[in-house]
Amino acid sequence: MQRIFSGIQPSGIPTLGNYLGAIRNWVPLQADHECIYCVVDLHAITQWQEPSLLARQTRELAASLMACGIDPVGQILFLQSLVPEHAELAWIFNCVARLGWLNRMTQFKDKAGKDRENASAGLYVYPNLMAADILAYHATRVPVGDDQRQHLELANDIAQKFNHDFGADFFPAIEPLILGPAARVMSLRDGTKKMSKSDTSDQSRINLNDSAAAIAQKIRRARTDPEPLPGEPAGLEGRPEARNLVGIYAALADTDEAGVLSQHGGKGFAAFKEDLAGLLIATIGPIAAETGRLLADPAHVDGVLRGGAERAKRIAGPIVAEAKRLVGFLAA
Ligand code: AQP
Repeated sequence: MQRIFSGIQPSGIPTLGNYLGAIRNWVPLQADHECIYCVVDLHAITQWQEPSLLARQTRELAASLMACGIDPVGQILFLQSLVPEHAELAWIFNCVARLGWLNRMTQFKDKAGKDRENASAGLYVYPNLMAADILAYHATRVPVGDDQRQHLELANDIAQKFNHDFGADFFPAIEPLILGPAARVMSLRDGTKKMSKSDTSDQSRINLNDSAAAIAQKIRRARTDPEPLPGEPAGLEGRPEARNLVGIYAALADTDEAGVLSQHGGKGFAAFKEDLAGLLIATIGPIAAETGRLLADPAHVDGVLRGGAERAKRIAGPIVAEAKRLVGFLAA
């Protein structure tokens, strides 16, 4: 059985982008893979997080993942900072990855923005930690949104260079799983910008704990253009906001752009948005309710993350110990 690894940062409330690009695809993979899903708090602190908020967001995210259908008993759901092997292997990878490789990472450029000199060193080496997360488990398949494609290419480069430098066929190749018609959900305010949980505008995203009224209002206000919906996908060219809403609809209705447009082509956005809001409320409403139910017992949620970390450590421990031996470190 192939091993899956994927992670999500507790840097805010998970969004519709996180859900459609990643979490929703994690659920069916549990049927025929060994899945390891991680709340990556070490990644979250690459950008400033209020400490009291971080703990709360971590718990809320874990509850939200379970509410979406992640099975913490049959699979592993855990907190990254409870398994020190991630940071240990990341340090080794900091010494394997080349500066030139990191300089090409577009996520660092996007997140650091114009104030690059003031970005944390952690943000810069974020992809090395991500490579360590996956390779500490010898995971071979990684379901992510499209924004993470470049980081997975880098993880493969790191694995290959490690194997070459230390003369061992030790780390496996990683296959990205970028699934579904909404692998990159865009901001509701700007169709050229990714929907993000840390965007300063709450109107730019749908949060997985939004009420029905909030969802309906955000969709009603979502930026669009004055033209009606086209009859075919080619008509979405140069219309990023329209394409985004059609992509979201397609993902929720389990169809594709052509399927949505064959049904809604020619309609104005007001009618389309009403249908879309209805679909969103039907999907997110039950997730928000179940998350709330789970959060009524915070000790249980924390226990899941701790218990998962013990099980994760039993897998990562021997793999990282072997990586250290290959590097030439003395055994403990
Ligand atoms: N807009 C998106 N569309 C599709 N997939 C997305 N993902 C994130 N945003 C979108 C996918 O969600 C998974 C978890 O992401 P993450 O939390 O680890 O980091 P991120 O990609 O940086 O997500 P955010 O929401 O933008 O967080 P912040 O604002 O903290 O940076 C990944 O598989 C990602 O591809």
